[in-house]
Amino acid sequence: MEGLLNNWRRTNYAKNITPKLTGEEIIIMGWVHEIRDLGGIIFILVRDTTGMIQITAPSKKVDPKILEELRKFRKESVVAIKGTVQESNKAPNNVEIIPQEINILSLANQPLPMDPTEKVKAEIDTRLDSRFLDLRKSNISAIFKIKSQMLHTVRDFFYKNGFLEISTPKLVASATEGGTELFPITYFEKEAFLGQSPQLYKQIMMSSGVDKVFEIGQIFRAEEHDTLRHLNEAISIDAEASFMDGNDMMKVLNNMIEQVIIDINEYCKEELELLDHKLPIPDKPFPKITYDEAVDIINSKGIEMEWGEDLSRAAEKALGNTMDDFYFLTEWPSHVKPFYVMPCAHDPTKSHAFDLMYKNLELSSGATRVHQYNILVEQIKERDLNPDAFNSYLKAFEYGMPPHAGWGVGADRLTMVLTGVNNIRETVLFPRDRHRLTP
Ligand code: AMO
Repeated sequence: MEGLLNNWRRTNYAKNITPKLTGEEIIIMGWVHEIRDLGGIIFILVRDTTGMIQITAPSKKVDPKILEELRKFRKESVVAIKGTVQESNKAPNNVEIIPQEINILSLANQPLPMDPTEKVKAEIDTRLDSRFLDLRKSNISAIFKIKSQMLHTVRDFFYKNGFLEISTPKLVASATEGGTELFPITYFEKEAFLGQSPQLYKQIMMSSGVDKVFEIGQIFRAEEHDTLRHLNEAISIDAEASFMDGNDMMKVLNNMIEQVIIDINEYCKEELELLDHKLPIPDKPFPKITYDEAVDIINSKGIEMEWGEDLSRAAEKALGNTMDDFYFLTEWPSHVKPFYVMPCAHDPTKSHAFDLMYKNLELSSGATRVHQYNILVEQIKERDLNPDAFNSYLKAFEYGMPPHAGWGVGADRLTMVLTGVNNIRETVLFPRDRHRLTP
């Protein structure tokens, strides 16, 4: 049967083929990026995950059967080529391959739904409809290499700092985050929802004695709005730690972000270059401003804002223009934050909640939590929620719950900062937004 690997195996990636290998027989595998048939000579650029290599087939040197096979190539087909390496100052990387044997593994239909060679620019919707082709572009796959490195560093960071990795249910019975809507689902004879946040579970874990936990997982938000920074399914990096307060956890967050940026600069140099993005290591510690100070700054910039309101988009922009890249926004009014946030002892209208901002983008929310059962029940009631709906959560607060604090970082938003893209959809392989449920 045609198109099988049989005993063909790749010997080299494109990037590793250098003039030093001149004379060696190698096998490369990848996608046909470009075909130039000049009659007497055929040039083919083959692309793999590492880069490009040129196949050069002069009719004088190459068997006519091979030339015939090469002429069957279509753009973006998957091919394997056995050939000899030859130095060439005209080819990319000064090296080319003279083909000896060809194996067409998968022919691509033509025309392609979009051009993955960047010659014709496509709109984001066309690109997302054919995401597999879009990802063949090196500047697009670079975003996901950076995201992968970020997640790797984050996991490493947590492990080194004694956090236990947990996985909590995404099929849940109640809401956690006021403000955003839930996606209802049918759970046999009951109603259930897709989880908005692992919040309740990471807090329950604080009374389990394991001290520090983290989770990297999906969150589902039925947000109606269609913006460049909201998705209906996002990835949240959640952390929670006992015997710590919000200030301690802000330090943890600051250290984690710093480590991520250090590692991306070290391990993703090429990707940053492909994206033409510079990622300076931020000064430490990130500055902190209180909500009250933020309201003054925002008003001084001509954007009207009353104390107690959440930040409008215009307010976030006004604030972002005055602040450093990363900064913490602290002491939020209690009533704009969820029930699990600890109010300030000196003034309960204010709370121990904080956000981490990057310019005008909210990257993370966190807080010292309420760990006292009675206050928690009160706060649930104050928000017109029914404490009975939270019984299994509240139970964990009745039998020894230590003081604790935590935060959640939007992994996709963090990737926007790390890669410099301005649409969150760019940072997700298969984004889910108000209008998109496929692919
Ligand atoms: P919050 O609701 O602020 O807090 O979410 C935490 C972070 O998750 C990201 N995020 C989103 N990213 C993309 N699209 C969305 N629709 C979306 N919603 C949220 C943001 C946000 O800062 N339980 C708390 C966290 C905690 O206190 O530990 C929570 O979920 O970057």
